[in-house]
Amino acid sequence: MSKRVLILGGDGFCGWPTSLHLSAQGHEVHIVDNLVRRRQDEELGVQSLTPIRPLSERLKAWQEHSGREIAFTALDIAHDYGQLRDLLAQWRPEAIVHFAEQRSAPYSMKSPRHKLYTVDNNLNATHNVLCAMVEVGLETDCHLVHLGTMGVYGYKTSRFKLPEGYQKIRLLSPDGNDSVETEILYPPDPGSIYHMTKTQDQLFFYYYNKNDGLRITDLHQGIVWGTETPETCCDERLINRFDYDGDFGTVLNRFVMQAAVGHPLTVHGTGGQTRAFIHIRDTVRCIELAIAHPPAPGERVRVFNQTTETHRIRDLARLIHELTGAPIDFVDNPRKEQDENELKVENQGLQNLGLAPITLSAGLLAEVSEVAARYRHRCDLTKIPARSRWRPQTASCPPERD
Ligand code: NAD
Ligand code: USQ
Repeated sequence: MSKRVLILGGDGFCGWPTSLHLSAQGHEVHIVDNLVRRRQDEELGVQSLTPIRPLSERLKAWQEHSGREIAFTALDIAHDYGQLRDLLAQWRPEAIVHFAEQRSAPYSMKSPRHKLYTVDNNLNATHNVLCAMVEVGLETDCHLVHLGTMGVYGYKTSRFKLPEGYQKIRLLSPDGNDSVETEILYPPDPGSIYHMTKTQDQLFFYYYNKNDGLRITDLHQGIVWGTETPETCCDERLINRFDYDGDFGTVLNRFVMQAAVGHPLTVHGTGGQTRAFIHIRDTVRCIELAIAHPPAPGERVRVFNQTTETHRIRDLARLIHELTGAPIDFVDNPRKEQDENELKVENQGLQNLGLAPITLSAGLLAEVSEVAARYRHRCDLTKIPARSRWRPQTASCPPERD
């Protein structure tokens, strides 16, 4: 069923292919973005490996290609509350997909200014959306789909699979003689200022759902890899961004691109960190599924783990090494994180709605490698190292706690 879908952050890495996919599915799509991500590239002196076009050109190309129109409003949702509220009141979306946050952990740790910016932007963005939905009476007619992160759970080895959002617990009375079983949000354990903002988003959702009955799905997404979807690769003007720099580049895309430009693969520490992953084509499909299945009025916040597989970082590096011959460099880890962890994740929710997961395959890696090779002349090798440190190099750094 076609819906009016507002995409906050629709010019970004996940937002752009999602906007195209939903438009191709017949939804009426309206993008809101303040284009801050493009300004962050300027601030960092780096560009997407792929030559992304100005948003106006992207939208024109999509119209020419598909005959479908995507509307656009330039707006800072963290600071232009009145404009956001008026847009919701006038356009009355049936679904809002919220991507519009500062999403890089290293960027959030670069300096006090970057910490303050990330907290200010992300918390105000999320709260403004929720507050405006209530002010204009979108409690039951609209469904908010938020892009959260697997990082809210922390990356501690656990005997059990990480649940989808909620954990059954037994609360003990202070004297220990009585207990009661209940369910709570899984205890948050952020690993960066960025991840911390996502754990706080969860509390906003909990409150607005409880108090105002807002219908919300929070998608705890793993690390996205890949770059193209069927819609972005049908015209070069629609190409998606490919971040490779030390702040915004994510690990698997970085390894593929490093191999393409002849740079050693930058494994942090021992590479024993295990993380959750999802291909960009599954990201857009998951959002389509979430929109098609809103929580019922009165239902609590629905949480799905939007991830299809887990991998240890050094295994990914070995895989890319075997495929390409690129050497592996075990570099000093600029982050404060556990060197080694196991990770088991419950992820049936989206599959029950119809997701058929795409998992890591040589074919898909070859596709990403092909994109990286095509644009390798655009790479600035000096931007590859991850220089943002979780603690100043001089500070004594206590080990990560179990
Ligand atoms: P991105 O930085 O490429 O896109 C975010 C978009 O939001 C950008 O276009 C930016 O200009 C816009 N934006 C940011 N603040 C805004 C504001 N105040 N007002 C209006 N627009 C604003 O990020 P992405 O990789 O597309 O990630 C999107 C979402 O998905 C993020 O919330 C992120 O936390 C989440 N996520 C991403 C990944 C990943 O691997 N990329 C993994 C898990 C979760
Ligand atoms: N890493 C390397 N080498 C590199 C880059 C990263 O070994 O060159 C390691 C990091 O130390 C870390 C792991 O790879 O242990 C993942 O790093 P990443 O930069 O790929 O991902 P992360 O910082 O966790 O953030 C990304 C997105 C973020 C999203 C998150 C999902 O930028 O928006 O929320 O993935 S998750 O990791 O599940 O929290």
